[in-house]
Amino acid sequence: MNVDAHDDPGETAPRSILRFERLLVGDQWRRDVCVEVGEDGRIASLAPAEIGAGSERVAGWTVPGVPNVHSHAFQRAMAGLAEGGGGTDRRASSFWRWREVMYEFLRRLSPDDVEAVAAQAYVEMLKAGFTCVGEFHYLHHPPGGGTYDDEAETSRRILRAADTAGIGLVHMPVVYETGGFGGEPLRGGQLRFRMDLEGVRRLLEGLERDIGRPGDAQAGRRRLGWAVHSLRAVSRESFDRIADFVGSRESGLQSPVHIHVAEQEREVRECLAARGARPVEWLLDNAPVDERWCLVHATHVDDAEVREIAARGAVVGLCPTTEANLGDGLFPLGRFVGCGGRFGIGTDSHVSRSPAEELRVLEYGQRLTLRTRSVLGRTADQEGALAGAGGALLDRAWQDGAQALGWDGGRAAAGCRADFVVLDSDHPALVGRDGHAVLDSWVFSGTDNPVSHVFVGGVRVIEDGRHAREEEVARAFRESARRLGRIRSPSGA
Ligand code: NGQ
Ligand code: ZN
Repeated sequence: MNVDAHDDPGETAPRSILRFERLLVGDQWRRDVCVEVGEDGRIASLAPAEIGAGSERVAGWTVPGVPNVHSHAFQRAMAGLAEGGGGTDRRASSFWRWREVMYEFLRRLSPDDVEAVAAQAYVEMLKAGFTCVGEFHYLHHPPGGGTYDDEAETSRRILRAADTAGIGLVHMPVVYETGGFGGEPLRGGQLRFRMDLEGVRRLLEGLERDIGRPGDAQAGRRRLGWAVHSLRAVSRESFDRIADFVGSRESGLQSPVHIHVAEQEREVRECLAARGARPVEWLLDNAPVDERWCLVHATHVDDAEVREIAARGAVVGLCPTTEANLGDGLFPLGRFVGCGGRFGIGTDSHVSRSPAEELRVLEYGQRLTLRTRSVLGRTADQEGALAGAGGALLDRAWQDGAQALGWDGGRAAAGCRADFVVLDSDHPALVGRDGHAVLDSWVFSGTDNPVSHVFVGGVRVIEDGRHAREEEVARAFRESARRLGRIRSPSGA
């Protein structure tokens, strides 16, 4: 299977011309730049303003769209539903209790709900500046674990939600076979997740037809990828087969491979007991981890693991607001980046849908523990748009996030996708700013959203802060959320 069939950089004639007042190119703000967008939604060329003399100029500070590397879209409707309990009883408010609430929530979630909730999450992401999303999709079956008439029912709902929103999508069906390192059978809510390697291959083959043909203007907006839920969700034998498959680069497999790993300390202890190694250590020893891989969370890593992830060129998918919400712990970002490590950001459980908020929480976690200020900003040499902490964080989220999704984006350059976010230069957060202060102020000036326009593949999907279908999407979401919000939390969670 070649999931990269659509990646022939555009020989086609420009479909449209976008003219930007200011565009971030590399680490410089350039004035009055025209972007020629091909039929395939990619940047055909960056040209001087004369080329687009007749076209309307988009005012503001334009930057690349941010890739969201990790999403479970359905969890958007349960944000805030698992905050009960707590206090001194650590078990009552643990990650594992949160997971029980999530399983309970899944008992009522229908395919219509999946689509409605995902569309709402995707519209919100676009409005905040994400232009593509990696959907780590493990909700394959109806409650109780049967099979839908169409095996790919829930996947198709995700594709439709992404179409409704107009967001770029990397859909990654997930392998999920066991309920723990001991090979425990799936139970309760987990019955909806059952999927083996062959099942994922079948799903991907079926979906390949749906994601569009080369030349189809939408084709480049959808891609497919692979995921394994976690080391605890597959047996050793299954994992070896998956690793062999991925390692064989069968049919030129270049798609991303994502896995949750080392998020909770309990998982580290269980992995040590079951496999004689820490989770990331075990993964690196037993899988051909390379630039195609995204290690989601990787919270609990020692120095050797940090160095080795960086050396392999894999991306760590950090989900700062979810990791904070779930009390996971802090990834050693400074050490990792010091070794040349790459990271993208994801919104995971969707307690936030904003790139600025994810990056702010990420940076603040580091500052609070290290008792320092910018961990990434190049404070010694304050030049260029990326020289401050906000720009340095965004730069990684753009470039490494694009790598993690196999997405030709994160840069304003010929051949890349024409995914752009325009920041309103008159917004109170940004007015009077210039140079690196623009990006620093986007990330560090609070929660007001200065995003005015968003383009995906050259198509304007957010205009003056609004999405053309946001009311219709919100209406469907409200219907689902009203019903789903009445779940009874398992006591204490
Ligand atoms: C998930 N979420 O698959 O949605 C997981 C929880 C698990 C996060 N880890 C379930 N944030 O890890 O088993
Ligand atoms: Zn996740």
